[in-house]
Amino acid sequence: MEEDLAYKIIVIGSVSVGKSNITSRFCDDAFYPDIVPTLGMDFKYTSCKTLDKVPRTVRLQVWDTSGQDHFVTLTTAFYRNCQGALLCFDLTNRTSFEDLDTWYELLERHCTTLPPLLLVGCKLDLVQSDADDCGEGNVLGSNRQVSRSEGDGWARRHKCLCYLETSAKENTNVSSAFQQLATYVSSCAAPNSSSRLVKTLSGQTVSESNDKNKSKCC
Ligand SMILES: Nc1nc2c(ncn2[C@@H]2O[C@H](COP(=O)(O)OP(=O)(O)O)[C@@H](O)[C@H]2O)c(=O)[nH]1
Ligand SMILES: [Mg+2]
Repeated sequence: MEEDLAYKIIVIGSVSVGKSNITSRFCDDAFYPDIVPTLGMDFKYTSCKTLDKVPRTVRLQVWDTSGQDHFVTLTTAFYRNCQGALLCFDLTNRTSFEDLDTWYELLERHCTTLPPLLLVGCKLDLVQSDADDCGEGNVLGSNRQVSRSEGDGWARRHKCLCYLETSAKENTNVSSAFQQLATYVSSCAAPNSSSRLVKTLSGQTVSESNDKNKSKCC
């Protein structure tokens, strides 16, 4: 029975930026060219190896938004006790980058303590072929609407662990994003501060956790 300790990681960002696909790429090694079947899925369990010199295997509970990507629709249960967040935008969609400030405000509002954040620019495969990009990512090409230095700058200003550009389609940097976050989260949170799933009377599964050591993460 899946009721053991796991680190709760949430994946947030505006609609269609690629959240469900980086989640499914990481958890199931699958890519969905159309709509990801999120029906009824709130979170998935997976395990990953940390990037420590002596890698540890940690268990993650990865929460995707189940299609509720509009700012107001995510409930407090989604954010509650999260221990790390992947904040995503689409490299080919400037608005999704501008939306990051609102997602950040929502995190501040809903999380007692701001969790460790990793900024993810999604759909790298769509911008890599830009002729004028030279592979550096600092020139806006026909598809690229956010430069690498803008992503880096946002991540620095908001004290993210780092900024990574990923492609769920080509499986670029996806594991790395989750592993970097998991390595940090698991190195600063005591084991008993992990989310624990409990069954409510209605049979719904929700997470609860001991907040005692959470502030160490931030
Ligand atoms: N080319 C490309 N398309 C992607 C990538 N990730 C997602 N997409 C596409 O973008 C659309 C939205 O993706 P989805 O993961 O459902 O976004 P979400 O709404 O943020 O969960 C879908 O058509 C995906 O196939 C990627 O890495 N590369
Ligand atoms: Mg989705």
